[in-house]
Amino acid sequence: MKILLVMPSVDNGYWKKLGKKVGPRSEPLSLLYIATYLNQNGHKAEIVDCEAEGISLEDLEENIRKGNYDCVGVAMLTPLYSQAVNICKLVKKINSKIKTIVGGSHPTLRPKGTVDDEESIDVAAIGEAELTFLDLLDAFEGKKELKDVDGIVFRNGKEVIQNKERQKIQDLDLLPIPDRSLIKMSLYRPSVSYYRRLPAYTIITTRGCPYRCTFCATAKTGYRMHSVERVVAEMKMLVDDYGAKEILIRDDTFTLNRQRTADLCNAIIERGLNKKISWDCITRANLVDKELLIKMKQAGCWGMHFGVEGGTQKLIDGIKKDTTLETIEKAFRLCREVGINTRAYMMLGMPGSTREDDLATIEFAKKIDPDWAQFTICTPYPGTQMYDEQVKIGNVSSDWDTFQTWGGFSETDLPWVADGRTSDEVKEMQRYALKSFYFRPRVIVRKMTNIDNLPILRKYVLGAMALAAGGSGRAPE
Ligand code: B12
Ligand code: SF4
Repeated sequence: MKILLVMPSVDNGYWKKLGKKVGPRSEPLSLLYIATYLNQNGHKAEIVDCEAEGISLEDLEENIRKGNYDCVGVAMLTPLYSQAVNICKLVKKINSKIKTIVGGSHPTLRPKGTVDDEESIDVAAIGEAELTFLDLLDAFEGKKELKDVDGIVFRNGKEVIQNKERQKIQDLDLLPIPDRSLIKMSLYRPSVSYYRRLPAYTIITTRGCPYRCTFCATAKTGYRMHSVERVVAEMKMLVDDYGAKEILIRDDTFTLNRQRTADLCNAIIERGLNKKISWDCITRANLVDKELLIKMKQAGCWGMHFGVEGGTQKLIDGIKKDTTLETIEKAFRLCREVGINTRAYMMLGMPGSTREDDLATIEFAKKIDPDWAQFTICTPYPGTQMYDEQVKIGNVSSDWDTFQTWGGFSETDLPWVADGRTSDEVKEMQRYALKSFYFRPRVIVRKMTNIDNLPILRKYVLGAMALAAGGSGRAPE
């Protein structure tokens, strides 16, 4: 069958303005995994990335009219909800026989509601969808019944039916390496502060996370790994075929399996890949030690990102981060000793937090002294424990487009605020946090001494402009 997979454009708030210049244009790995698998199994899947390619709904309409597709799949993260729905409506307007399938975090965490709410959606895929999509195509071709396709919600006349859950793929290596020739690789680059050298491309080496953080859409989803051999092959392909100088490993908890991390580092060193690329990764503070960090550095790791979230033990216990401030401080200290750059992900406006708690979070970020700190606004995404708890209290919006963690730079109210806080105050707090962290003399001097080429200077200027554009720089009253 002929399939079009679409990544909608992020067309709201911060992303529409400065985010376009400084924000990421990341390869749509989700769609690449699915398309590659379908193509390997005899179908013809194509990808359109509206965001990266700058494709409007009108352009897309022309594309779909010409393409003669049997079905269109649309990626749906929560803040992309309206954009994804608009695309499904467009498809049905062009030809009601074309099947529309949505997948990604939003339908995964809110499967039945997603199809119930919008009649232009025929099917929602729950969770990882390579096998599901292939089965679905069999059903569309009449080879099996929709009710026998695990992991979907589908419309059957007036009824919306949720099928049995699909078992997660245990051996991730069954999935082929995503075929990057399906997208225009030259369009992609990370956010300005996320790379040192371009081209910098993204890979995923594991899926899932066993931890239980209450705000997280991937909490308690198990953990599966691509083999070391397979990861090294993908890295080599990015170097050989696309000239990658940097690789962003975007697993949720890259170092969860210590032995496998060390094995991967050894394999990278043995193949000499560490001389061609540098890479960064995301993990938890309790999952690193000095010996491992030294090995990672030898293998080319230049950056480690940690979810710190809050700056008081009360805050991080409240979201079940299952770590301590001491462990976090130690992880940042060790990285500094070993010479690996660090990034701290901090959240403002958590449940039960006060203005003073947020100020403590900002101070803690300064204390652990990462090279980069990201301050986002705590947002209860559907399907998370936090969402369920806050919905009971009753103050969560269902305007999904506003579910962006960069709400401080948008014109709309936040979809949710903690008891006793206001949208304006939390938004101002985000702008204050960024300025207060970055516009410190020691940070400016450190960044300036790191500038060794013009593109780096350019990206720092863009980043500083993005920061300067928002707010007074004073802590909200
Ligand atoms: C890399 C990444 C990004 C990148 C690229 C995102 C992208 N557009 O591809 C960047 C940095 C741009 C990004 C931005 C944001 N992200 Co992000 N991101 C991730 C991350 C770390 C990995 C995603 C990935 O590539 N996974 C690998 C692929 C293979 O897995 P997958 O994406 O889950 O896809 C599978 C299934 O979901 C499904 N599927 C996915 N899409 C589709 C589409 C169809 C049609 C079908 C049938 C199936 C399907 O099948 C896929 C293959 O099995 C995830 C965390 C995670 N572990 O998934 C967060 C995550 C997806 N991001 C999240 C969020 C909140 C955001 C932001 C909204 C943050 C913000 N700024 O406010 C923005 C949204 C902007 C945007 N355009 O997407 C949340 C989503 C929560 C939600 N309810 O939507 C996640 C889950 C993080 C988390 N743990 O909470 N993100
Ligand atoms: S925030 Fe990180 S550690 Fe916590 S559940 Fe999500 S991915 Fe796992």
